[in-house]
Amino acid sequence: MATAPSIAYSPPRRSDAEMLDAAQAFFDRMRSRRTVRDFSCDPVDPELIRLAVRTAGTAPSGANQQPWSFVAIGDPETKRAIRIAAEEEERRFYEERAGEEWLDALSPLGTDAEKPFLETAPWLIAVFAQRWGLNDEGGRVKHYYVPESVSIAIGLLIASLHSAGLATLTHTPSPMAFLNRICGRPENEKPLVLLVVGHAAEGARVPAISRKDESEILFWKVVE
Ligand code: IYR
Repeated sequence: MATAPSIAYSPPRRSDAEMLDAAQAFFDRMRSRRTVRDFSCDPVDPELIRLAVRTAGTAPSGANQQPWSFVAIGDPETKRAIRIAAEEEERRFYEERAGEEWLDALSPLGTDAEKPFLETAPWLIAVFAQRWGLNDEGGRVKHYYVPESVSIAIGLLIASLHSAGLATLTHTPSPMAFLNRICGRPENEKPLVLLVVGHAAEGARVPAISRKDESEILFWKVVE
């Protein structure tokens, strides 16, 4: 193997019992997460947003190119502009583009084209994937495994916010090109997700849906 510069990495080794406790505690925390659509307008400390984005930025990425940008939107005017643009796309989606099969799949969620949470929630985080990078001369630099890398980062973003006690909604109005215009991001960046962040409203309700059982998602190949 070619010799790239390296540094020592020696994370403390834990006992099996400690590891199981840590994994169980993390699972218990994460399984309590629910996607929320009913947000309180209570403010949220921007430090929590900063830490969550820094956490997202620890994700592994193709060739360590870290092909992500995050725009944290807290001002009412920008939130309003996003709501207006998103609802316009969503109306087209629900009335024309989705089709019967997709609408059937969505019916347990009870969603529609109205997106008041885009204004109610204190923060929106627009996540952009850098489809290509730019070198010092402005030339294109190829990026690898971009959707995979940014999706992992989004998972960490959601885990951080949830572990802090905040509610999130992974919102994906499609197409989302309006986010480039409103957030002032360049054309090499493709919006992947608009994460809505805040506290759940008092009395908030979530769909009565469940997660798949372990037996449906985990398949072992081990020595019998
Ligand atoms: N973007 C639309 C529709 C939507 C699509 C899927 I797939 C969902 O899991 C949820 C909603 C909306 O936000 O209403």
